Amino acid sequence: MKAFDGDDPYASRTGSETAMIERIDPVVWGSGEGPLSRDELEQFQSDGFIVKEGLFSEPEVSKMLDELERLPSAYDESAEEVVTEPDTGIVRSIFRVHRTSPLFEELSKDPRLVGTAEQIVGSDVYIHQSRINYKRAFDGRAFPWHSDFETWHVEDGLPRMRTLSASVLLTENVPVNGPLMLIRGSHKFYVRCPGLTPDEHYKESLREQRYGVPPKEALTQLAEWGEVVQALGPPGSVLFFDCNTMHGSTGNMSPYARHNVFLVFNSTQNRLQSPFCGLPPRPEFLAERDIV
Ligand code: 6CS
Ligand code: FE
Repeated sequence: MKAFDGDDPYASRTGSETAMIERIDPVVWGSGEGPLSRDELEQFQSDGFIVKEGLFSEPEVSKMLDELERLPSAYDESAEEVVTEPDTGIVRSIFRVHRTSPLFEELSKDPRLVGTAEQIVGSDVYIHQSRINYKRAFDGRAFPWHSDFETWHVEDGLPRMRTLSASVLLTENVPVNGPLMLIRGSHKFYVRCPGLTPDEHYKESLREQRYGVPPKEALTQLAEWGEVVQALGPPGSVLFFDCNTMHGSTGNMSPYARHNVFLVFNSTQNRLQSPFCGLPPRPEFLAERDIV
């Protein structure tokens, strides 16, 4: 455990006071053409996310679902990429699927995703992280509120907010099966979180995050300025969201599975540095350091 501050504008988990500051980076870096219309780009800019329905066809989705069901058996028990729920041992996430599955590798290069990512960050992009989040019927567990950027900055050395996630919905995301909840407009503020990052925090945080969790007061304030919304849609929809948009989700006690695959696109102008917490970087299955 180590405190590290210096003059990092996005310092967090430094052991000092928590705070909320204004974002210093643009949200939309590009002004060029791309798959999103002017209005959609403006919506992304002001909300911090956008849902695009019908981006992937039914046959494409069903191939991806088959792959999602096949993948857990392709790893042996000690594989770090496979994250299981602490209580039930059920698979919660598989990371780095763009390297291990040809189908998801293809998805990571799909112009429907890459074109939108490039349009938003205004440069070429590469995959910073990829994962499947399984949320099984009845047994899927929650993800508490967080900003991805906070973790990626502190633990991976992602310098600036020039990164976004594309979540491809592989089952219908409905209000009752634990869809992603986002706070509209929260991406414009950065919450410095309490505590100090423990060594090898990821081993615990991927199951249950306890550091990088914003104080309830900050979440209440953000929700007062914005609004908590659910990202809903039929299979084949894609949720694009800014790396700093506050989000989380509840467990899934419904009889309907909620499975999504995430690709995180980072600008090639925003390469990883040393982690801002001063600890060694997390393994590459969580944060790619080599651009391919
Ligand atoms: O630590 C990470 O990188 C991951 N954890 C969360 C809760 N969201 C983003 C990311 O997949
Ligand atoms: Fe997240």
